[in-house]
Amino acid sequence: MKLIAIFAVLALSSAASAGERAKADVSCKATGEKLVYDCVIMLMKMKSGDPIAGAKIVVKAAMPSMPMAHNVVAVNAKARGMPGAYHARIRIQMHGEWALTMDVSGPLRDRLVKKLQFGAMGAMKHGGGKMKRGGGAMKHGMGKRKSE
Ligand SMILES: [Cu+2]
Repeated sequence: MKLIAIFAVLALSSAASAGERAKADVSCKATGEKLVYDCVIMLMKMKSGDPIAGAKIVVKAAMPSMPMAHNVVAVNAKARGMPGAYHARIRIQMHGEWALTMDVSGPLRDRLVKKLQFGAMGAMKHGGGKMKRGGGAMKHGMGKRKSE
């Protein structure tokens, strides 16, 4: 009990001393290439919403529902267009829900996580999920693949 209380206090004070926080709007568009998306990240100050220019953002994609199942290489987002706008090309490994972890450094440091749904239908499930159309091309890992 005591330990927990102390930890909570420490966590609180370290967040307070970390200074300004960031937030981001992320939108990703399919490219012509399968499973490759162009993502635009609008990086802003949490409180004021002012754009944050000159930041370095490392973007790492993972599937929350399948920890360790995918190993996607982190990419650097590049400043492009208006201040606070960054561009990253993400290559995912299957459709479904992915979380983009953005490690921000430069004018401020923060780590932001955004969950995004990739793919035409929002209905694709991991593991055992039934799929309505088109057979089991989306199954994970060790799955046997029937060759035809
Ligand atoms: Cu997956």
